[in-house]
Amino acid sequence: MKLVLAIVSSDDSHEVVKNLNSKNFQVTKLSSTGGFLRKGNTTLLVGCKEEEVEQVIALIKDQSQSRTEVITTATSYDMAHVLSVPIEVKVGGATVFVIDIEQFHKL
Ligand code: 2BA
Repeated sequence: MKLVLAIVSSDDSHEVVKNLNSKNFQVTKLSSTGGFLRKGNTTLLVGCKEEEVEQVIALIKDQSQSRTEVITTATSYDMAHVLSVPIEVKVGGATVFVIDIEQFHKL
C-alpha cells in the first residue's frame, strides 16, 4: 500500500478531489500553508494500491496543471493617482510525495 500526499492550490482542490472520487479513490483534504509564501494551500492524502499510484498522480495532474493568469494590482504613484498594473502570476501545479505504508487498519 502507498500514501500519495499531494500539495495543490486551494483553488484547484475541489476539482482534484472530485476527479479522484469519480474513480473511487478516497481522499482526505487538509488545509495547509506554504512555508515560503505563507499562503494557504491544500494537502491531499490518498491511500491506494501500489499499482494505482500512477493513475492517482495522473488524476491529480489533470486538474492542477500549472498555468499563468493575469491579475491587476493597484499601485499608487503619488497621493492623487492610482495605477492598475496587470501582472502575470503562476498558479496551480502540484507537489507530490509517494510514501510506503507499512500497515493500514480501519478500526
Ligand atoms: P512549489 O515548488 O510548486 O511548491 C508549492 C508548495 O508545495 C510550497 O509552498 C509548499 O507548501 C509545498 N512544497 C513544495 N516542495 C516541498 C517540499 N520539498 N517539502 C514540503 N513541502 C513542499 P511554498 O513553500 O509557499 O512555496 C511556494 C512556491 O515558492 C514554490 O512552489 C516555489 O516556486 C517557490 N519557492 C519555495 N521555496 C523557495 C525558495 N527557498 N527559494 C525560491 N523559491 C521558493
